[in-house]
Amino acid sequence: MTNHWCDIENADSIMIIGSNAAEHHPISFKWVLRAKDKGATVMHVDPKFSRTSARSDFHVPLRSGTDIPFMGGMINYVLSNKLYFKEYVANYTNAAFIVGKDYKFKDGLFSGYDAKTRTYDKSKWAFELDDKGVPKRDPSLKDPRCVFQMLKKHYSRYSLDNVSKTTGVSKENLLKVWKTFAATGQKDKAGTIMYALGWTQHTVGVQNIRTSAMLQLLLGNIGVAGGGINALRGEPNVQGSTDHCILWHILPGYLPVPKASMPSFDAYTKATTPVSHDPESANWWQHKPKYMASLLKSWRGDNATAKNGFGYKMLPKADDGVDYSYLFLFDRMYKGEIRGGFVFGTNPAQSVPNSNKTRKGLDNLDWLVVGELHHTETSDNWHRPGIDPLKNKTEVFLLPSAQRAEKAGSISNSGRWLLWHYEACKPMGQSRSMGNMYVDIINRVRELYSTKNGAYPDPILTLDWPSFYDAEDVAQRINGRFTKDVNFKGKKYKKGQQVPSFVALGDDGSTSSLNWLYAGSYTEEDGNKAKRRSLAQTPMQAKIGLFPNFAWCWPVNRRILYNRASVDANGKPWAPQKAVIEWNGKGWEGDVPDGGWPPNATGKGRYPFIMRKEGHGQLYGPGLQDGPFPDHYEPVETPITSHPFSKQLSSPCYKSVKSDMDKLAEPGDKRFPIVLTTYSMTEHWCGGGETRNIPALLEAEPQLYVEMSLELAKEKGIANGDAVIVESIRGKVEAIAMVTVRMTPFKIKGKIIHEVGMPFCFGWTTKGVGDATNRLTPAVGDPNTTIPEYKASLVNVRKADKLTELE
Ligand SMILES: Nc1nc2c(c(=O)[nH]1)N[C@H]1C(S)=C(S)[C@@H](COP(=O)(O)OP(=O)(O)OC[C@H]3O[C@@H](n4cnc5c(=O)[nH]c(N)nc54)[C@H](O)[C@@H]3O)O[C@H]1N2
Ligand SMILES: Nc1nc2c(c(=O)[nH]1)N[C@H]1C(S)=C(S)[C@@H](COP(=O)(O)OP(=O)(O)OC[C@H]3O[C@@H](n4cnc5c(=O)[nH]c(N)nc54)[C@H](O)[C@@H]3O)O[C@H]1N2
Ligand SMILES: [Mo]
Repeated sequence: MTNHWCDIENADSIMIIGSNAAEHHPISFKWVLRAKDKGATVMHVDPKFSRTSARSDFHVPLRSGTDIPFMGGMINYVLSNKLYFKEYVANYTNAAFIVGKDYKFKDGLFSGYDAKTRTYDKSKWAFELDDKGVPKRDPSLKDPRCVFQMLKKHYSRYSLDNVSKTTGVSKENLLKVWKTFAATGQKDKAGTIMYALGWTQHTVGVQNIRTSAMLQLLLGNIGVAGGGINALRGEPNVQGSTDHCILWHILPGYLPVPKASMPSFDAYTKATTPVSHDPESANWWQHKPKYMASLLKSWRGDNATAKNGFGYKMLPKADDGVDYSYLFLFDRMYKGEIRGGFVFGTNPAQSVPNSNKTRKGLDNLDWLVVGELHHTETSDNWHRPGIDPLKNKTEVFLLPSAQRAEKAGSISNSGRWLLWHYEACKPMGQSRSMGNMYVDIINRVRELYSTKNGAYPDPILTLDWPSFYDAEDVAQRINGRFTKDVNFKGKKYKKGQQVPSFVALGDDGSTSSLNWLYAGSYTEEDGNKAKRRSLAQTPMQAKIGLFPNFAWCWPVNRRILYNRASVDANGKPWAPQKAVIEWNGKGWEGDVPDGGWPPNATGKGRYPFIMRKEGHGQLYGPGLQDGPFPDHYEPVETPITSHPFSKQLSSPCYKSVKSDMDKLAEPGDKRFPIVLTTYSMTEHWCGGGETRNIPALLEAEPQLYVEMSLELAKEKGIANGDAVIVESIRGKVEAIAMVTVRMTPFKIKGKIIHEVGMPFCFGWTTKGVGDATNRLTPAVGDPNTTIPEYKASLVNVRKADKLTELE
C-alpha cells in the first residue's frame, strides 16, 4: 500500500476493484465504512456480488479479465473532459517528457517486438535525452511526442462503446463510476483504489495495476491523505515475506537477485544501480551498493570484507533469462529435474494451477520435507486417490510446526506497519517454530561440512549464524548494526550497536543490515519499535489519523509514500484540511517527508517520486516487459475469437510452460464456452489445509460449490443444490451448484457470455468436501511476475450423474 489502513477513512471516493475487501480484509473495511459514514462514495467493480458489494454504494459487474478497458476508458474520460489535476500532472509526473522516435504502437503491438522470443526490446521505448543525458521535456504538454499527448492518443481508442462491449458493463454503469471517481481530480479531494487478486492474477496483472497508478497520477491522488493505490496483501505477513525475499528474483529490501552475468560485487552494483544526470532527482536507488554491502555483511559478519566483495562470490546466481517462479519450478519437477525440497506453510498440491500436473510433479521427488500443522494434500500426495502408494518413491519427512500463537515475531501488514506479536503459549508436543527448526538444521549441516568436508563448504562455514533461534535477535539483525566504532551525525556508536536508520548504512563494510528498508525499526535509542502501541500524535497528524507512534512503518516510519507530491512547490498542502506534510519555513511537519530537502521553489528541493530514476510519477512506464502503456489483451483462454477493438488478441508476451499436461483451450473453444473465475471465501483460508481441520469452519462451509447465474442454470437444466461437473481442457471437478443472482451473464460484442465462480479451498484429505479447483486452471502467467491466471479461464458445466469426491 502507498498509504495505510487508517488512512482509508480520509477518502472522498473509494473504488474497490479486484478485491472482496469486506470478506478477505475485514480490517480494511472498518476504515472503508468510516469513510462512508463521513460521506465517501464506495464502489465495487467485480464480476460477482459479495458482502463487499452489499456494503458499497454501488456494485458494477464486469467480465473477468477486462479491467484494462474499464480503467483505460476512465483515463480517456478524465483526459477528454479535462478532469485531471493540471499542476500536479505537469510537475510531478512524466507527462512533459519527450518519448524517443523509436517508440511506436500499432495493432496492439509496441515497437521492438520479437515474435520468436515473445519479448520486447525495451530500448525502443526510451525517452529523448538532452546533451547531459536528462530526458527532454515540454512543460506546455503540447509536443505531439510528449507523454501527455501519447497518452491521449493511446486511450482515445477506449471509447464508451468499445469499453462497454468488451467488459460487459452497461454504459450507464461505466459513466457512474468514471464520473464519481474522476471528481477526486480536484485539489482538495482524494480517491483511493483498493485492489487484490482480481487484478494481479491475470496475464496482464501488472498492467492492471499500472492503470491505477496512471489514473491516480492524473487525478493527483498519490501521496495525499485518502488517496493512493492500496494493494490488500494476502497470507498474514505476505507483505513481510515479500519485503524479506520470498520471491525468487529479489533479495531482502527489493535488491535484485544476483545473476550469472554479474560475477562480482562490482559487476552486480554496476548492473543494478540506476544513474541519473539530473541534479534535482534524488534517484534513491543510487544507494543500492550500501544496502547490498550491508546485507552481505550481515550474512557473513567478519568473513565479509570490502576486499573479498563482501563474500558476494559465494552467493548462488540465477541463470540469465531463466524463470524460477513456481510455474516453472513445478514444470521442472514434472520433468524430473528436481530431486527433493522443503515445503513450509504452503500446500502447492492444492494452490498451484493445473493440480493434476503439480501432483504428478511431486511424485517425481525422491524426498520431501514438509513443515506443517496438519496433513495436507502436499504432505499426503503419495497416497492420494487414484494412485498406488507402494509405487510412489517419495520419502516424506513431516516436521510438526508450531502455530502462530505459539511463537513470537513480527508481521508486516499491508500498510507496511511492522507489528510484534508475543508467544501466547508453548508449542504443543514436539512441534517447533520454523525459525527454530531452520537454525538447528543449518547448524547440523555446518557440523557435517566442518567434519566431513563437502564439495564447497565455504558458503556454509563462513555464515554469521546464531547458535539458537531468538526472534528478538533476528529483529535486531534485520535493523542492522555498526561493525566498528563510528561517529554518525555527531553521535558515537560502538561496534555491535544498532544503526539508527538506513542513512547510516555504508558500502565500506562498516555496517550490517538484513534489510535496509527495516533499518530504524530496532534502535539503541528506542528498542524494538514493532512493540510500540502509543496513540500519541500532533494536532496536525490527528487530523488524518497518522498514528506515527503506533508500531513502526517502513521506510523510516513514513506512513504515506510519495508525500512530497501532496504539497505545491512552496511546501503548502493541496488539501490543507487533511495535510500530510507542510513546510513551516524551517522544516517539515506531519508525516516523515519523502526526503528532508526544502520545498522545490527554493531551488534546493528534489522531485517527489524519489524511487524513480527521473523522480517523476510514471504515466509512461518504459520498464515493464509488456509495454509502456497498458493495453487490453484478452485472457489466454478467452470466449471471444477476435479483439473487440484492436488486433492482438492475448498478451504477446505472457509466460507459459509446455508439457503434455499443459493444454490450453483455443479462443472461443465451443467445448468450453464459460469463463471461470476462482476466489477465497470468508470461512476458509486459501487452500484450506488449516481451516478444513477446524470443525466449526468446515460446518459453516462444508463443500466445494460453483456459483452460477439463474440464466446459465436454466440453459443447462441445473437447479440450486444439484451436483455438477465443471470441466476444463485440463481436468474436471465435482461441485455443488449454487444458483444465484450474485452472478450475472455479460453481453460481449452482442453475444451473451456466462461466467461462473469457484472457491479453491477444498481438498481430498478432508473427506467428502470435494477436491482441488486448481485441476481446472492453466499454468500461464504475467510476463513481469509470472503470477498465474487464476482469475479467468474456460470451462463447461453439466449435471453430474454419479459422485465420488463429494461423498
Ligand atoms: N477469509 C479469508 N480471508 C483471506 C483469504 C482467505 O482465503 N480467506 N486469503 C488471503 C489471501 S492469501 C489473499 S491473497 C487475499 C485475497 O483477497 P481478494 O483479492 O479479495 O481475494 P479473491 O477472493 O481471490 O478475489 C477478489 C475478487 O476478485 C474478483 N475478480 C475475479 N476476477 C476479476 C477480474 O478480472 N476483475 C475484477 N475487477 N475482479 C475480479 C472476485 O470475484 C473476487 O470477489 O485475501 C486474504 N484474506
Ligand atoms: N485457483 C486459485 N488458486 C490460488 C489462488 C486463487 O485465488 N485461486 N490464490 C493464490 C494465493 S494469493 C495464495 S497466497 C495461495 C495460497 O495457497 P497456499 O500457499 O497453499 O496456502 P494455505 O492453504 O494457506 O497453506 C498454508 C499451509 O500452512 C499451514 N500453516 C499454517 N500456519 C503455519 C505455521 O505457522 N507454520 C507452518 N509450517 N505451517 C503453517 C496450514 O496448515 C496450511 O496447510 O494460493 C494461490 N492459489
Ligand atoms: Mo495470497
